[in-house]
Amino acid sequence: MEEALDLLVTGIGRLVTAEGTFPKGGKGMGMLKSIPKAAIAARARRVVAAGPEEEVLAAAGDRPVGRWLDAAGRLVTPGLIDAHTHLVHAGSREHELSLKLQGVSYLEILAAGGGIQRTVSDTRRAAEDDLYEKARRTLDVMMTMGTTTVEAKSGYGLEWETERKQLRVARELNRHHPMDVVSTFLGAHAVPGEYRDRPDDYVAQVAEEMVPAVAREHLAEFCDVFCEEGVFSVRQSRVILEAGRRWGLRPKVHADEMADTGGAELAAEVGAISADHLLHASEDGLRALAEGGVVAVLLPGTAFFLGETPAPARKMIDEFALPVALATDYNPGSSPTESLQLIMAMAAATMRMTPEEIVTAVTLNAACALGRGGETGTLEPGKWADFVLWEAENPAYLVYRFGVNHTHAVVKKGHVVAVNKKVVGSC
Ligand code: IZC
Ligand code: ZN
Repeated sequence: MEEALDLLVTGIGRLVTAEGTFPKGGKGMGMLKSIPKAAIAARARRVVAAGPEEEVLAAAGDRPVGRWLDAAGRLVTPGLIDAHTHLVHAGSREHELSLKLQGVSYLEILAAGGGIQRTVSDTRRAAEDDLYEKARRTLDVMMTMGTTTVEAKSGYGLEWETERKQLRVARELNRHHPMDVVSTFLGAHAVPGEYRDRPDDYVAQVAEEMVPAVAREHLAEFCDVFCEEGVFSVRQSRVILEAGRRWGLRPKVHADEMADTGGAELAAEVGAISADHLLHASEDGLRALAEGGVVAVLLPGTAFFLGETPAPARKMIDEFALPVALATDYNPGSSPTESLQLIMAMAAATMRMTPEEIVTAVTLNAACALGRGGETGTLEPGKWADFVLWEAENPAYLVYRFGVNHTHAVVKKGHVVAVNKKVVGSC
């Protein structure tokens, strides 16, 4: 007899998904498969069939079914993928709000020893268990809001023991929480106070000592740098990203957020998988990203929170045919939100992206920004059975009706992990 299905979902009002395993750029971002009266069958954590209900039922034949769900006409999309977060950290920074309201900028707060440096001292002091518990709760919140894969950066240690502590927490969460947690080493997030007068010594330490240690202990897949005016220069960033590449850590770059420093060009030069922020990237920079096949990860929540003009998404998509992804940038300083749904609404309202482009940006393109395009990001046979049943009939509704959580149920690797905005099962 044929093998049993673990999960069969029928009665899907509309199944909406991008297709394929590579990032979609330009017009391709708006081309989704949209199937009315659909179903999904899953076995061994992966999609067996996803499409018109009669086809899926025919493929299922008379196989036994472990769990059969009726979607009751709801919209289903792939699980959301949050490709840029600073997940593991201690504390919060609401005290910076009054400084901000007085007109002190994010970089001025950082230069005065606050901002990232504040979270660094909180995180250095925190017990590993406490960091784990705080991040675990954050993952639960994200999951109830439809996220099924998340990236997690280090960068609140700025010395080896704490960087390692953060990365170990992310690794343990990946093992024990239903969410997939993809780790990025961000030792170059700020110059630690101890190295204030000799930043190049810190750059050398990151490149020559921390990067090899991260690789030896298999603590991360990617290496990122906060390449920004007054933080790390293009020259310093290049040293670290090239060291990362030599040790098998694919580059990512915080690029051209507050000023055009040539971060986008650097991302293309070092073969980065993504360049993130890009509010001030030059036309040459955008062209270099397009030619290099680099995914542009846009973070409109950060632009909103810092009062910046958001990245020129329309220009990136229409003129440069770039593949755009969207992420929360969840962090205690510039984007304290877990909600990719809010980011999706902001992408439409502040960057004029269409609902279809937005779906691609938080699923397939985000998966590709994490090297997971072959595993998740679309609902196609062989990919993980990661999807969301929405209290909505179409993607436009999700994007238009902002500030609330539209999920009905979240499925991760074939298991129902959240229902009615609450985590279910053992996690
Ligand atoms: O804690 O401020 N932008 N790094 C670069 C951040 C934001 C995180 C933070
Ligand atoms: Zn960031």
